[in-house]
Amino acid sequence: MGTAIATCVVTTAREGRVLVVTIDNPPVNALGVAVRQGLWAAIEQAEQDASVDAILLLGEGKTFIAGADIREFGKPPQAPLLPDVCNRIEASPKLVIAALHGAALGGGLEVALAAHYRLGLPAAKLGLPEVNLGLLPGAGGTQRTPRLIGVQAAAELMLTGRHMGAKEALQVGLLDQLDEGPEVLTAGLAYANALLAQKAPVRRSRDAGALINQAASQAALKVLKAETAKKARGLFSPLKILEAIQGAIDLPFDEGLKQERALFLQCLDSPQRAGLIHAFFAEREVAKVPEAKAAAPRPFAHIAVIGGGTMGAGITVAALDAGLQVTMIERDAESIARGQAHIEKVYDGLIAKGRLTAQAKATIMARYQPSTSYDDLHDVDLVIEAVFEDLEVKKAVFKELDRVCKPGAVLATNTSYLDIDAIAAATQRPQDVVGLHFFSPANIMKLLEIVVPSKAQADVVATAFALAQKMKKTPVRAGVCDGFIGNRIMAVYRQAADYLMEDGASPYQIDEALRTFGYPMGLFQVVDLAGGDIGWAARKRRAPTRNPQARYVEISDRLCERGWFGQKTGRGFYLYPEGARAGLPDPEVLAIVDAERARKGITPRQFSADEIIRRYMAAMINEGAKVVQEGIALRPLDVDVTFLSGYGFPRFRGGPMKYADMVGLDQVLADIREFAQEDPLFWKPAALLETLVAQGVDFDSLNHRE
Ligand code: 3H9
Repeated sequence: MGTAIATCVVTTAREGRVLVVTIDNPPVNALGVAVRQGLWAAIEQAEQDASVDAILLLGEGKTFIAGADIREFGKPPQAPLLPDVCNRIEASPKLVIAALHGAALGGGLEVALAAHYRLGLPAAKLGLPEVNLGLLPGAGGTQRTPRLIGVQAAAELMLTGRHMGAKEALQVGLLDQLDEGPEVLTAGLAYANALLAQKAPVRRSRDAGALINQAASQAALKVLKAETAKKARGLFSPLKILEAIQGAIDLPFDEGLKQERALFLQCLDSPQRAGLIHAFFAEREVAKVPEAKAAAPRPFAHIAVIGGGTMGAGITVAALDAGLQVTMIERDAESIARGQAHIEKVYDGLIAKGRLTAQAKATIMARYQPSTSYDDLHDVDLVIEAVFEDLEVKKAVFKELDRVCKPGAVLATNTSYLDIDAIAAATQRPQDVVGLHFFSPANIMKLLEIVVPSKAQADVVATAFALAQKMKKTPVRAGVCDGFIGNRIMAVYRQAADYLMEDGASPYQIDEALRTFGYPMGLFQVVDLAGGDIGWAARKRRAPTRNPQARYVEISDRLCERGWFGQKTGRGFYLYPEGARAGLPDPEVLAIVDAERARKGITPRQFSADEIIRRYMAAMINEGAKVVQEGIALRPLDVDVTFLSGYGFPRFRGGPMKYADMVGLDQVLADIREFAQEDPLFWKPAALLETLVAQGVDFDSLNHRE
């Protein structure tokens, strides 16, 4: 290669008549200000050099460019701005070719779309995922993409944020050429030289003709607008994306770009952007825990699952899907057959939907062994116990595991409430015991609480995090307490909802307020879905230790006493007539609520949706603060991720602790103090919340301590 000049993150090198411009900004070549400056300088260099006829853009490492540097959002913008860089690339009189070998996402794809020709290797992934961050493609993506591939395909890419593979991108016209590789530089140079040899013209996406049929484009957009208005559920940026595409149809290119910029800035300023970007980084931070940094995981290839109920079967499917070998243990032939049937039902469902072949199922099931004998576990690397939620039953299982498992095997329990220190103490090897709290259905739900008992060794915790990664779960580290992070906090906001109900709000009004806030389902709908008997059992278990001074609402117990456990029994808080999944309000439930109020001498009062949310969130945030204060959660962001990935918390609000920061902690504390006038025991402010307010800092300040 010829002489090289470099800014640190963008290097240029001459290769014959081609100037190779390499972006090298690990980990993902994000388009921070230095990269933008480097690209600008490289284009300038090529234009000033008469011996350069073509410019080849490529990325070092695993990606082409993963997009704008998300860490820069919210800070003052620095020139050159990305839209200007893209325009500069597109305007170049020299042929510009982008060669994509990995992710070309967001601003990364927009850079590629500004090039005159695009080559992809098989592993290239193209996408405009800005919507997931509350944004829209703001560097020409909303204008160039529809001109290249039409309104329908462009909007689908922008509204779903999905990654498109190289083959499909070639088919739809985002790529011009596919090369088997494996070397992106070699492939890119070959393509650039071939284009030069053919005297291929400079060809600008701004001039591409996929919008030529105005009437068809308008009609497609009209349908998309109607569909999106129905589906967007309070989200801001999908509607803005469509507005920008409307501009692509109606306006000259440069005007469309101006409008795109204005809409992008509106999105950038929205609290939804702040919430979604917090969620993006928080989901990556959760895996950074002291134990995973300090110790290497133990190897695990063969695991065992104890229990073939819904949870055990779901965990087994998750493990099989992750490529692991799984032995499932049940107590007798009938139970193990039922366990296997649960597993097969999942795969047969996928076959019925055309998402799996019978052959693929057979290959997966070849890694599954059923057994009724613990002696078959002498060789397994890791065991996950998922039997009945009872301390004595679980202790007995762990005694058996201690007897049969090889030294160094990791012994995990899937308990959702119980004291894991007590479970560990049932063995001679408490250092090998950890909690792995999956959420149902375990093969689908992302959240995995990794519960660390006091004696667990660092490498056991590191193994749990490695398992989560292998299973593509979102792991959150939690300490031992009743309910860990998620269920402990949920028990408290559930109480707040019960108080609201007894004091005057109907369950339907509460659910409606929660859906408007952004939850896919209201709390009482979720109770009906999960089964009211689950919470009932927990309440009965806690009854002996309940503070007799504490307020206790018995409405749910009245429902459970009637056998109204929710969807599975046809009625709970809602009525589920034959076959219906969405419940109907039930006048008899309202009568029970009224009777309970009367029994306690409560005169019902009106609650606005705003007050319902203020109380619900204040309870959640206050308990979240206590969980952080006690070290049950490492940081506020761990609470956020727990609720985002396991409890349906609206992602665009960033999680309960981020939401609290956005509302203002002083406001949240003022609410709690106001509510405490009615019930000082329940509404006792967390000391941490009081301290942060006194210091004038937010929860996020605790996320960045090393
Ligand atoms: C945009 O482009 C706007 C434009 O339209 C308009 C502008 C005017 N910036 O996910 P990983 C970090 S919006 C900064 O674990 P993987 C990430 O935090 C952007 N940092 O790896 C992590 O850091 P750490 C549109 C970023 O292999 C590390 O890189 N683009 C960015 O599983 C590794 O990430 C997107 O939304 C970024 N853009 O997945 C794409 N991206 O190691 C976002 C990543 O300190 N990115 N980091 O924890 C992704 O989807 C995935 O990161 C990717 C790699 C698929 C690329």
